[in-house]
Amino acid sequence: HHQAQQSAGIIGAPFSRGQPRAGVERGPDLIRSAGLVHRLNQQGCAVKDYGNLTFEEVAGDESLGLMRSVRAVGSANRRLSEAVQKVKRDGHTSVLLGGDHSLAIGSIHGHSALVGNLSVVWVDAHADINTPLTTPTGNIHGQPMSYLLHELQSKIPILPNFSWIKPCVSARDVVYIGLRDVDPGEHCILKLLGVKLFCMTEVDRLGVARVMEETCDYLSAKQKKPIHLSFDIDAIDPSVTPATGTPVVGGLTYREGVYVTEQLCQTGLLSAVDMVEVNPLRAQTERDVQSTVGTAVDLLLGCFGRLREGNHPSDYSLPEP
Ligand code: 4U7
Ligand code: MN
Ligand code: MN
Ligand code: MN
Repeated sequence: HHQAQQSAGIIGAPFSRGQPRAGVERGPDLIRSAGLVHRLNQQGCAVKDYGNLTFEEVAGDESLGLMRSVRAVGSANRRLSEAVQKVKRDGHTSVLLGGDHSLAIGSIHGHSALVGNLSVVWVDAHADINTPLTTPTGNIHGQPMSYLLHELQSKIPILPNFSWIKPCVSARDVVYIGLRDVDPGEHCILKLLGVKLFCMTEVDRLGVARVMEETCDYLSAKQKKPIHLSFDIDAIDPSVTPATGTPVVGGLTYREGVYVTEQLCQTGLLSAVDMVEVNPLRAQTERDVQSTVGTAVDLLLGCFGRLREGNHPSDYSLPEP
């Protein structure tokens, strides 16, 4: 476990139009205030913070049936895709701080535009694979995977500001972990495409160690593609991370979440990470916010080599008396 330390390129995306609840746009600054950059530096990880993206007001963004803020989501993700491409061009592991999970569209699109074929590990209570025609809510944060998968393109209608999106992920290169709230249309898609998934039933049956062993075996079976980790904080149980828009009981423990990040880091293939759906306005108390944000930071530290056994720099010299 001594592969070269990756550097982190951080992009903040204070964006919330993929869902209806205010507050998730505060995620990037909150996660930074919890000391993310300092703590990454402390563990020997170089960091470049690219700051927060700004998003244009989109005029005339009328609903299209159930679908809300389509144009705003399309244009924000186009911007994000460009930003991620820049971070990857500069040689960093991309870190997207959201913002809602609709941002995975631009994040994964931009990542793939630079590195080519990639694997996606989607850690979430939800599958976020509704199409605009299966969505029960019209919220695009419940749909990002549908726009990215080659196999679903015939099911996606033409949408304003979405025409730049090129499907770039194959269903066989996706692994889901933590699912426990999947809509009927989503379940049908997952079965039809034969997507590899470890829902909470599998986590209960196998334990997180076997889940990660099987995840890494599955992803490295063919050829070793760069990994995109898209981590929705609502994958973790709401007793630990309550400050999120769509909490679902029965989630991953803090320890299971951290284990997922440790194991993905040790593959040496982690090339981009999203940390999304932290919403301080959904918490009852300040303590709830701290617990949610603190967990998000610890998951990110795990992605960049933090081990619970401890770490020390390779040039550490033991003091002599
Ligand atoms: B999140 C939902 F219907 N499936 O499509 C939908 F239950 O990014 C929820 O994972 C989506 O938080 C949750 O709106 C999106 C709903
Ligand atoms: Mn979710
Ligand atoms: Mn999600
Ligand atoms: Mn959510």
